[in-house]
Amino acid sequence: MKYARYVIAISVLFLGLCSGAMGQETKLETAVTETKQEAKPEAKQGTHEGPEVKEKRVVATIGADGVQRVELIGDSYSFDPNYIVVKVNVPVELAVKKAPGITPHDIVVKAPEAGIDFKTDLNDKKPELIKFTPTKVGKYALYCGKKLWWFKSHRERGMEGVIEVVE
Ligand SMILES: [Cu+2]
Repeated sequence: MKYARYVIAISVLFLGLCSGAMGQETKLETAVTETKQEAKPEAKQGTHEGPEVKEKRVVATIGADGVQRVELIGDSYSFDPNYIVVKVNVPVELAVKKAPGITPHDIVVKAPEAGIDFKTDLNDKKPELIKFTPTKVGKYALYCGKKLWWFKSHRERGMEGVIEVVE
């Protein structure tokens, strides 16, 4: 009876494998359904302005010192807010913080023609203060410039937004 334990253990394992194999079909079906569901937002994301990225619009508030300020949080994989409205020719201070987590994020705007040109790494301890003065009315893309190996860039995953400069 010394081996009784092992016999039982092996039987249990065997049964487990069998039921596992039987369960496989159901699992596969579920997986297929999930892929189908995911396929939709992915297709939209390619446009970079699909409706799947919910717009969170904020108009900068102008302080008594004449500086317009906005607070921003970079999360995986979004900015909140992701649509910022600022006035032209008025200095801006963006306070950008990263939500806690190990994934690194930054914030990039490359619109030197409008006086907005920065790329700043974010940290979750204290907000980065980004200062600029927009000089040209228009809409400019802001995004996270991070990309890990062969994975989609953070921007492709929805970590992007707009700075709109108005009169
Ligand atoms: Cu990012």
